[in-house]
Amino acid sequence: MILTITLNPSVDISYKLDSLHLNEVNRCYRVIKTAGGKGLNVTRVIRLAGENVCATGFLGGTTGKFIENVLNENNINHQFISIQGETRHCIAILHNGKQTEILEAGPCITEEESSTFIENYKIIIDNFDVIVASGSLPIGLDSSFYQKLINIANEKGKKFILDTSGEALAEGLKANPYLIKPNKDELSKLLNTEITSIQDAKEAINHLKKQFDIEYIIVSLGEKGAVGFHGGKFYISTPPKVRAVNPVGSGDSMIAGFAIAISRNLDPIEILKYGCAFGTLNAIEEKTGYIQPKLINSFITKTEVSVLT
Ligand code: TA6
Repeated sequence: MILTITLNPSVDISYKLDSLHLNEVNRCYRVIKTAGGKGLNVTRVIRLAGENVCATGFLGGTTGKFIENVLNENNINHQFISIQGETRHCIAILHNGKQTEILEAGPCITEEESSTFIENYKIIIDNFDVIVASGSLPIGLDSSFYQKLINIANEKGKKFILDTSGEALAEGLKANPYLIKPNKDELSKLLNTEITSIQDAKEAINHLKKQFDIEYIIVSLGEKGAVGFHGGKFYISTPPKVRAVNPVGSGDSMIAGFAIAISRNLDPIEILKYGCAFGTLNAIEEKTGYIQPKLINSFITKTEVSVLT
């Protein structure tokens, strides 16, 4: 069973415009509202693939209630901690073939709410074998919060997948999560180096390997696939050729693929295949964090993973 953690969830609002005119009134007739935030995108994709999953994190206010209702309507188990603050909105404006995102910072989590989460996490974690934490940290949680969660998971022999960026990633690495999947921009910022090629990705992974003991390090290269490291070997994952419609949420779907394969105890090649295939399944959809279940098997079959010499 998989537990997903979304500490800063969001009601994602996607506005589709033919074109965006700044400093003018732009009327929009195509609006999609979803229970978002990276962890909830991961959750939705895991559920779509037919796997059991439970979502946790913080929810508050009317936006928090909206998310709770959406999870209930989609039969997704959840155990969120209620907070005084209001869960945020994140806006994605699709215009002129581009995507402009406005991400609210979100509510401030109190010391008491943070402690309540940790206490609840320590209890429920025993029911799961794979833990997935995705997305930014809300105001009020220090940058080592994921580190705390990973240490608790490691002490209990649970596999912890961490997908975040910036200081939260830098601090989380210190607890040696089971799998990380930064994209090349996130890793470039973390290591203060340019990552444009497969060789650059390999060197960046080597740098991380020297400092941390992480089972799977994967660097996603967007439509080019991903470079992965596991068990002393480098791999290149290549997805089937598709017409990408909306890449937003593909990283979240990739994480969902990894979590499902790890939860099923598949071998490393299959784990890397699932991640790459799921990321590509999302990219062909207009909706963020969505895949078509009936395409899963064919995309996995068409995804290639080979050892990089
Ligand atoms: O990648 C898209 C997305 O997951 C949106 O759903 C939106 O909620 C945003 O990212 C949240 O990102 P953050 O890093 O703030 O958790």
